Amino acid sequence: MSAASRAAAAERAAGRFRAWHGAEPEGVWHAPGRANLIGEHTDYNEGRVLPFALDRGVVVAARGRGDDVLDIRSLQADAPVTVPLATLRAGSVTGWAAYPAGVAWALREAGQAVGGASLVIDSDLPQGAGLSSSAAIECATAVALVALYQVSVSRLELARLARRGENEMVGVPSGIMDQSASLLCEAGHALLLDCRTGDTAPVRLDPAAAGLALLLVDTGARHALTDGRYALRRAECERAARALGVRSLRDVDDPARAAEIGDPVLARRARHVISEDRRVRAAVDLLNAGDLAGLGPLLHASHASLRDDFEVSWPEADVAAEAAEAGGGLGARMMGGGFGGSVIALVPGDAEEPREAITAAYAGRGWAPPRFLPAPPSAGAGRLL
Ligand code: GAF
Repeated sequence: MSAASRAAAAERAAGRFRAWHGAEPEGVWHAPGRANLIGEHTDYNEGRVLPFALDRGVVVAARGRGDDVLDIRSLQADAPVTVPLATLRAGSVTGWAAYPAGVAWALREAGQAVGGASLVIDSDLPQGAGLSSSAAIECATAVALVALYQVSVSRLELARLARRGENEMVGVPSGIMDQSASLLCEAGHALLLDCRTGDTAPVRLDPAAAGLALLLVDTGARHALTDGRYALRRAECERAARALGVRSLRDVDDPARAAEIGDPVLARRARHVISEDRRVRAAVDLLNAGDLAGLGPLLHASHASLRDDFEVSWPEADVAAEAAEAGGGLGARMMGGGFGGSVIALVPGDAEEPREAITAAYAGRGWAPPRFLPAPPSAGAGRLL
């Protein structure tokens, strides 16, 4: 999002706030969605991830209230939701409002003196497209609440609290990647995050300088982390780690060791996670050496591993990834939790041939055309007004 369109988004949310509440918001904050270059389903296995922030996200216009109530409204929802903070319990709010309410709950559970607020939320992220629209709502709420109540919490801790809200209020056992990307990314960089230690490092990511582009393909197939399949994968990984006698799959370096697991399904799950963590490290080495094009084969291998070993890909993603590469892309893979959402492709400059190849492949199957989104690595959450 350009500075001008971000200012317009902030003004739009502030205008709605004025119209609904008859008062000025104290501020407007934003938090971006994310793409993930590589490192899928490694975060909850205490491995590494390499996401970057998108130029799209969530904007929150907010004002503190003295009555200890959260009044949450969204330009994308019909009705406001009112939540007395004193009655908040894990799981007590359902639906879209559980994401912002979960953040307030987690902050208070951590002993932070956060009180009531009126929140007006706007988003330009498609939902269910695997671009972390939920984490963007959480993180925009988080930066707004800590600013309103002048609470001092590091960005890493804020990511942990936002994730806790999602885990316990929404009931999705997601990892820490999405919230970390939204809060910690820098423009022009991916974020290397070690999900065990919390160590982070910005990694320069400038596709245009290499004559390349990162293209997101919203496949149109929708996913929901709440449908149980994500939780099942997570449980399988925990069982695989137990079978290998380690705390988490992060502790295994050689993908061949997965063969020690008797259960063939668990062995495949482990092989994906162990090999994917290696691919993240290889990708960082390539980027640090200035070899962005070298990432192509890693993206290709990641997709094959997610499709065949982790079994979270979906037909539209397989077709888009294959067509992107057939159309001259250097490598492409499904992104996010799986079973729907988006594909990320590393493509030559204008992306025209891969786009045409994907569109033609979809048309040939009678599928609705996919939506293409540019993905310039952008800045993390912050204050707009
Ligand atoms: C979803 C989750 F929210 C992340 O924590 C991560 O596990 C991802 O799926 C898969 O890499 O986005």
